[in-house]
Amino acid sequence: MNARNDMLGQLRAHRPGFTLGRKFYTDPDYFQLDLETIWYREWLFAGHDCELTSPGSYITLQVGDYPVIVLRAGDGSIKAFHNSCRHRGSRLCAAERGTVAKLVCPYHQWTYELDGKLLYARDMGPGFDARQFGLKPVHCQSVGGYVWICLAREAPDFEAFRATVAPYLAPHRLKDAKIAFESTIVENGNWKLVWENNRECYHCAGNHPELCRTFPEAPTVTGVQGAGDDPLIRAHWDRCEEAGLPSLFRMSGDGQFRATRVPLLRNAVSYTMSGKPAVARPLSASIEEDRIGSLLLFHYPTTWNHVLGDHAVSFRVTPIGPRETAVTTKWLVHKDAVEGVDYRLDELTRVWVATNDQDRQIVEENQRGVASPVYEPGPYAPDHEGGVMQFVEWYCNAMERALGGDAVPLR
Ligand code: 3BY
Ligand code: FES
Ligand code: FE
Repeated sequence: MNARNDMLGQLRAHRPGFTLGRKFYTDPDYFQLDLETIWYREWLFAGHDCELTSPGSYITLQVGDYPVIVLRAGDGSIKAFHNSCRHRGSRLCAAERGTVAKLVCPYHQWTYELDGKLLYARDMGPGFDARQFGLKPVHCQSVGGYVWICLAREAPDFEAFRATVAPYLAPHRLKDAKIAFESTIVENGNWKLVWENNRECYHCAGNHPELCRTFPEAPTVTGVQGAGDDPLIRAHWDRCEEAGLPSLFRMSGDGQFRATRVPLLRNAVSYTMSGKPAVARPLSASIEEDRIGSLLLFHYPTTWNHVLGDHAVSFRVTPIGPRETAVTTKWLVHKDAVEGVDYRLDELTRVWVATNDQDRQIVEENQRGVASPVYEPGPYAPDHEGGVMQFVEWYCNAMERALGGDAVPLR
């Protein structure tokens, strides 16, 4: 049986409320199907507008087999291209970030304009038509300071996401931020285990002493049921909405993304050990309310986010192999905040550096356990793990929809 039919059978046999079968976390063919069905088709978070400060600033990323470059073009717009030269295919930019006047291939110096046009190719003969060899574009959008790419030939709708999250993000002015610190860790676990771990706080009390000083364990905070009748969250929403900050729980119909603003514990305003701000200069001078808690935003399959008053933390998931995933974390502060004056890096990053490492260990132990031939799907805790069930449901639906149709996955 081919992998596709095998996976379809497994998806149809999946018992709601239970974890996925072993192959979803271990099998190279299943991993390839994840790439082709989800990662090569959906909108993916790539980085932040503020990382691309001037024309020629670029960042690169690797999604499965696709190297991609995202850059600020000469007209100030943000564009994305396949990071593969149209001559013999070499990767154009190897660095993770940089600034260039033009994109010059290191192999034979074919030179491209920042809009992807081929400007120069030495000694290609009289019949050579440079117009046929521009860089291949990748769909690219930006909203609220977050840049998104999509590798599909035809990208799915982006506007519903934009319409929902733009008002939540706008007051925070993340386009006027800078990256104070960034880290990439590699977790020896399948990308879905990284997400399953992120979507619950059932594990928080036992694993995250630093985070638990400020972040509530309540499923109404991390899960997807909304506030229910939780009076603390309702009061928080009222106060924040009154201050002009969209805050109510909103999730897309297909469950791919969610935005909500949640209170932190004991009037904390930041993810520090004390709960006090890590950055003296707030992200946005126009937000007058102090106790705004954290704006939580997730978008499957690439990102979860916390936006606070004094800083924001973004997380990007990159699948590397069936048992290997990179997690890139970026700490954003106001662009004029000065390290050593307005903030100390160790104080700003301590809680999430520790939390990420704790989550890495959890995911790696989870991976080792599910790889055992005796592993069989286990039941999720209904109250605490609603968010995990929702992620798994989104994944199963997305895969089944794509694999069940007669279309071969788009490349
Ligand atoms: O980063 C997060 O949003 C999740 C929520 C609970 C566990 N983890 C910290
Ligand atoms: Fe890029 Fe030859 S492969 S110039
Ligand atoms: Fe965790």
